Amino acid sequence: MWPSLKIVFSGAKQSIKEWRFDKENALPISESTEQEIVQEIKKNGFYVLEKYWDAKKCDQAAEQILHLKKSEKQRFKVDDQMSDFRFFGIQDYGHIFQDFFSDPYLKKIGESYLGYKINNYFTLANHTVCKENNLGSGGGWHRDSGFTRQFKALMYLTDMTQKNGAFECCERSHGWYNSIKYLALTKKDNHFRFTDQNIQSSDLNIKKLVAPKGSVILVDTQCIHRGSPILEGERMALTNYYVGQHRRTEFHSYFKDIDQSKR
Ligand SMILES: O=C(O)CCC(=O)C(=O)O
Ligand SMILES: [Fe+2]
Repeated sequence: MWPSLKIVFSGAKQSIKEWRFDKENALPISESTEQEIVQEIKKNGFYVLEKYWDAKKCDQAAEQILHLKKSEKQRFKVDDQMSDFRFFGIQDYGHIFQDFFSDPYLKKIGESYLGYKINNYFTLANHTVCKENNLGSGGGWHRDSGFTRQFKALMYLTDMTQKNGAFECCERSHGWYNSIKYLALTKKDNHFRFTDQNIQSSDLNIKKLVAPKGSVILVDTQCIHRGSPILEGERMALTNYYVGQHRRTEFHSYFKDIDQSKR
């Protein structure tokens, strides 16, 4: 069933506002590889930067996450299946995490893609393990943002195969036109989320981003995406969230249940 016209209109209004802002504030795109990456994200919605960190650095970060799972157990949010363990704001818990959080190159690509200045907001570390009926990281197919762009950088800290929860993205599903086009596939009670069945039966082209540890996925999470359900093994990853400097902070809800004393 099509959602109400009210949703379509308010989405279109938001998109026009963003388009106007972009026109007034566009930054010049510089170097050529950067430009290629940005063009790919514009076209397909994502780009995989292979082996951005070496394996040793990834193993160190993974080890520290496992350690924090014991020493800072209360800071981890866990899903109902006990499969996805999430630590929001890990950048304050070690140099290695701070290093990813404040990486200037990733941020620069984000700014070139979005066309405006962004702030690093926080880094999420997550550990996903194989449990019965697990939905994968992020809880199934969804968009992070309905009608505006949302840039994220996700680094795999484990080697990713077809089976251990790689990021999946519906190619070219971002942009206001596609947001409206695929609104009919969303769940009745949540216009950001999709059933598996609706995605499978659509014309969307699903890409599973299998890559070695250290690879970074640069993605506009306005695309329809999910971490694929884990069939075997485990996955560890870091994800950087950014927010436009012209926007008020939009992610308060991520922190609302968390002890803020260490931030
Ligand atoms: O970690 C992933 O693979 C995706 C997670 C996600 O989509 C989210 O947290 O919004
Ligand atoms: Fe997401």
